[in-house]
Amino acid sequence: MSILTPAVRSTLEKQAIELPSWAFGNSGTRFKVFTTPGTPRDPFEKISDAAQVNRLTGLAPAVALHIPWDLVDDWSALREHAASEGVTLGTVNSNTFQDDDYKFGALTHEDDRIRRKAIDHHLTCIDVMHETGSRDLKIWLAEGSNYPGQNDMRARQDRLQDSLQQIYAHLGDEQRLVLEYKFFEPAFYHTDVPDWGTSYVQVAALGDKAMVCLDTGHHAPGTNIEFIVMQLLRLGKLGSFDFNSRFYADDDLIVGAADPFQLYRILSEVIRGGGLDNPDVVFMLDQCHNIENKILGQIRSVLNVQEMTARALLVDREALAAAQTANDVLAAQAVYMDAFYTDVRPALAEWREGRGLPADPMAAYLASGYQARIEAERVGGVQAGWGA
Ligand code: PSV
Ligand code: MN
Ligand code: MN
Repeated sequence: MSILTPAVRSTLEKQAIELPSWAFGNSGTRFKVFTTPGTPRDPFEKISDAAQVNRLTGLAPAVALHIPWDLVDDWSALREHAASEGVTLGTVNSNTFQDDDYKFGALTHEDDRIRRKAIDHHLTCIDVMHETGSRDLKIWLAEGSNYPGQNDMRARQDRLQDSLQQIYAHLGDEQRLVLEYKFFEPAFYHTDVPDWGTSYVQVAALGDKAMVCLDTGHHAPGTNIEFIVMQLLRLGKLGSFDFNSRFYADDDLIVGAADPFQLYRILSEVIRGGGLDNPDVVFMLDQCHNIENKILGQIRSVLNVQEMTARALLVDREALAAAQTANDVLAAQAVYMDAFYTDVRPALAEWREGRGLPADPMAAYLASGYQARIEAERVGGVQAGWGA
């Protein structure tokens, strides 16, 4: 009998992970961006690539967009293209980090003209969301300062709240604003939204349609991220995850690659906090594939999330609760670790096959001929990239 009980399977069936359009474009470090044959040249091709991930895993039914990188003339054409590929258009990510005007800030800028421009960019994103049918506007701000004394940090918080209020006022009834935090970079001394507390304070003052985005790569080393997950779920303010993994800073590597145990711990808190049924929480990847094949990198990523979710679902919650109540430290830890050490891969492969999906999506992609086709077809034009 499979280790995946019917209850575990029915939860796993609900798993949906949004893919970032930018994962399919070229990316790199500040030293070098490598180009790759077959890289998409426009948002349509990015969506086709993302759809391959969904076709082979059944896990990735939506694609997040980045504005202006994914601006198109005809949104209904993009929407129809996505539908024809079996996916939908998801979170819209704003961008206030690539314009000279934003050197000293955007939503926090002391110059009203620049702050207005940044607010207007977000209003444009909301217009796009109406066209694409997206629910969420995700805001990540590259704002802060490099030197103590450089800026009035408090005044910047006040301006940020005012800017967010203006953006929030434009949201439709079904739309949401999700504010992402990041502890440093590109600013190195202070960042205007550095942590979940600041994001929470800012969104709580806006209202029910504003939530926090937790990017797993945006914390100082050693941070107990699962505690933050628990707390935000407890407060009803976890709007979305940006999954990736990191060794050092904002590495944007394949989720679960650097620290599968951390991913397990995070997903355990998701299960503890209500599971995958919570419509408030969007599970998204925020990754770049600088040196590996991008489509395979995304397939590997969603499978990693699925594998750790399955393990988290295997925790014997009753035994865990009993051990916790009895303050039996080692018994509680043993229950928790038993699930983590369970190899769910064969059972997942079998379950996948039973649902008409390939047992091994990575191998299926390699055998599909898709890569050879895009490498032959996508010649000429400018390849998409992180930042273009
Ligand atoms: C920059 O740190 C970043 O990686 C943020 O995590 C955003 O979510 C992403 O870029 C896309 O704007
Ligand atoms: Mn992110
Ligand atoms: Mn990041």
